[in-house]
Amino acid sequence: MGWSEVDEGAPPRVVFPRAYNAAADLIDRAIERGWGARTAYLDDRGAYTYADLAARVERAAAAFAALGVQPEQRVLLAMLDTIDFPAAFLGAIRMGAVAVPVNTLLTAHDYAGMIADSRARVIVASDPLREKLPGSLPVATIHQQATAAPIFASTPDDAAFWLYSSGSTGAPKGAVHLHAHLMWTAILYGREILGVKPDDVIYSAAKLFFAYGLGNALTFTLSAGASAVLTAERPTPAVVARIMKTHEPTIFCGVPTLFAALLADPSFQVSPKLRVSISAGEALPAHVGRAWRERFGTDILDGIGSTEMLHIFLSNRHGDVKYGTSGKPVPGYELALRGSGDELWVRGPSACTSYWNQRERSLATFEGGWTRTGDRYSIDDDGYYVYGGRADDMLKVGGIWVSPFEVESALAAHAAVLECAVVGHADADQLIKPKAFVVLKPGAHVSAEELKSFVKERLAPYKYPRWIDFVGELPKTATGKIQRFKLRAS
Ligand code: 3UK
Repeated sequence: MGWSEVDEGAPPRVVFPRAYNAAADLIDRAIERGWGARTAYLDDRGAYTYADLAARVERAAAAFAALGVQPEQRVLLAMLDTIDFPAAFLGAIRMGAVAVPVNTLLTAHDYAGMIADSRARVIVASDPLREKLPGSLPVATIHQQATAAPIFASTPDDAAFWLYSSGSTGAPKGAVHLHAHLMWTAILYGREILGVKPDDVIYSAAKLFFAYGLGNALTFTLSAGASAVLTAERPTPAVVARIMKTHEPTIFCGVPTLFAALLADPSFQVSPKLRVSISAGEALPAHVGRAWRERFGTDILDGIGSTEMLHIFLSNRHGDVKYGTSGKPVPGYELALRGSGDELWVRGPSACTSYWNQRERSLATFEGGWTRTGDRYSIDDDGYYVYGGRADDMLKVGGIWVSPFEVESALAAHAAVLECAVVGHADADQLIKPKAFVVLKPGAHVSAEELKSFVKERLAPYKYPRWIDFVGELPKTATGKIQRFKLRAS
């Protein structure tokens, strides 16, 4: 079942057998290698060995089979970070289903769209999320006694899981990932760049439903025989501080907004065993990286990844960090700057095959093995890649996509709003947050606070505009198009 390495060269050359199941590889291989008694996970309730995890994965697989799930059908996971997430994710993949983990911060409306698009046969939801999900689908209970389900004889090229990603317009699109993709990211980035070792304890503040968190706390952890800390709680500075103290992680994975918030707390302490941190989701401001290095004596490796590529393909590395840059290409990935010479494209073995049922959007993004990132980059004199912003209007807020058009539609639904425009605006830490320019209807009145609450009630709360400027009119071209560049500059 397992993959093998052709030689020790760089980039690593890996061969997958024709019969390959990613869940069986991650779990059964760990047991075969004698890791059964090692700790795989520590969650809010307790610790679980690799043997415990293996039993839970088998039970989840059997439960899906008992519910009538067939290979290739989708199982939607709306799950907080507990041991149940890896059990359900790997259990679905093990019996041939396609796992579809979704963002836990979304609205019932967002979930309805993903359920319809994926045609999920079963939904697994953590209790606190149940009310945002429909009740008409079977409810999966993981039975203690469910009879075992066979390992599905997938190929490395079978779909194993999808990850939904937002675009500037239209519903989120499901990036289709294959069985081989998890291990590719574990080898190319997890092993070669991050260097995860069996005695590492990984704490990823980015949750498992993000490609970033899934790599950190599931793929890299399990393929190395390491341990990961999971918590169902939101990664506030207080929660991070507690985990640093109680679990003493050796590797910490965060997003720039969180690193900035942690630095803003003078009493915050890192784990005494911390050896390195990684940052992704949006560019790490140089001053945040340097302040962290100065205060805690360890580096933050900034690297850029995407849902489409599954994990990081361009990164800083141990002993070679240049703050204010995304570092250099991860061996195994090829990068190209196209268009007017600043649009980043990437090619590598973990790229999704397409967006499910989205021909036009797939054609606009994937070309002959290459993936368009939508990011602008330049290369400095020392060969480090410097982020130059998005080629589209999308915003990264705390590492999560926000479409300015979606926020504009929510604002425009308020009775007092005539028209509005939303752009990215840098906060005190040089991190981008949504800012709205609003024109009110004649004689109408509404406070900025009321408009913020209005948006928070309608969209996932992290999307609300942090600043609202009431203006008499919006700058427009002769053809009536809003001149966003003028608003960004104001
Ligand atoms: C932006 C960055 C500058 C960039 C992700 C690590 O973020 C991840 O995936 P998403 O699909 O977003 C991808 C987009 O986010 N971005 C991410 N990292 C950086 N910009 N510097 C960075 N270090 O616009 C990119 O196209 O949400 C991150 C691992 C897996 C992931 N999916």
